[in-house]
Amino acid sequence: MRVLPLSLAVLLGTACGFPAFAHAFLKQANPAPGSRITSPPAAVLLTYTEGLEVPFCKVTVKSPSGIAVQTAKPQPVSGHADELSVPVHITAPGKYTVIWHAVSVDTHRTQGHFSFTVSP
Ligand SMILES: [Cu+2]
Repeated sequence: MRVLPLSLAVLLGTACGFPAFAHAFLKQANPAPGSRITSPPAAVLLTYTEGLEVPFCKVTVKSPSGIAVQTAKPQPVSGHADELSVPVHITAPGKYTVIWHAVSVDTHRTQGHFSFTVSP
């Protein structure tokens, strides 16, 4: 009789431990990871596998010399709870790195980074 509540607790405890559906992983981005683009973007758009708590997400876009070029915090994208947009000011060619920290609607945190190259 004491085994039942314990196994129930274990079940409940692991219910959100499976990352496949419960965490926000980067699904796609624009500019795309690893891409080479000819004109600088006005913003970086990130699409995730899960809805986001955008006010708690953080994105840094670094220039080839390591200077942050994002001009504001991540912005929600209307009608797309799984997306955020970060305005950037890019004036020079080179390789830019996007470092993201996401908080999904279930409050779980994920992070990652990728690069794209501006090459007119
Ligand atoms: Cu989760």
